[in-house]
Amino acid sequence: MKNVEFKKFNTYYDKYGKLSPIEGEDTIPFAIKRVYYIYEVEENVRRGFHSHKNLEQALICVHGSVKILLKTPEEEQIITLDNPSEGLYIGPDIWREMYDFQDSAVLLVLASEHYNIDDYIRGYDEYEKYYKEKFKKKEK
Ligand code: T46
Repeated sequence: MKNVEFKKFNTYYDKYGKLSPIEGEDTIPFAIKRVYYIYEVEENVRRGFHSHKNLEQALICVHGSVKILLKTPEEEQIITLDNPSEGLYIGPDIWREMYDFQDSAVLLVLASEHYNIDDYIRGYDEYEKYYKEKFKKKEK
């Protein structure tokens, strides 16, 4: 799916455990300006329901598991994150929903920009309109 990439990070392991490093502009394609994490989410809760105009993010489930629904007016994909050595890159213009948080899931998010409420598109109808306008303009 465009603007989405599932990544396996290099992981170092020995008898003392495992370590997965992530470097901005290397392991992931952007410099990291913000980090947040989502946790203690009840199993029946769904979060997200938005897209971003410019923000790039990498999602890593560092404990437990979570499902991510990714959607555009043209494509749809569901990815399960359940391994701290894997991550999901999500670029701009992708609708996302996070759900089915299992086993005390902790979802770590690395973001390319500081928090900016104006970068969000909330409501699927509004997103669809924005997306169609944006990509119609580009085709001209
Ligand atoms: C995304 C998905 C994966 C802040 O004050 N600073 C922040 O950096 C963030 C991310 C949130 N907030 C506040 C805004 C809300 O009052 O935290 C509250 C919950 O945020 P929100 O409802 O946007 O959370 P999610 O889980 O729906 O979405 C979040 C990110 O906002 C979003 O960018 O892609 O995680």
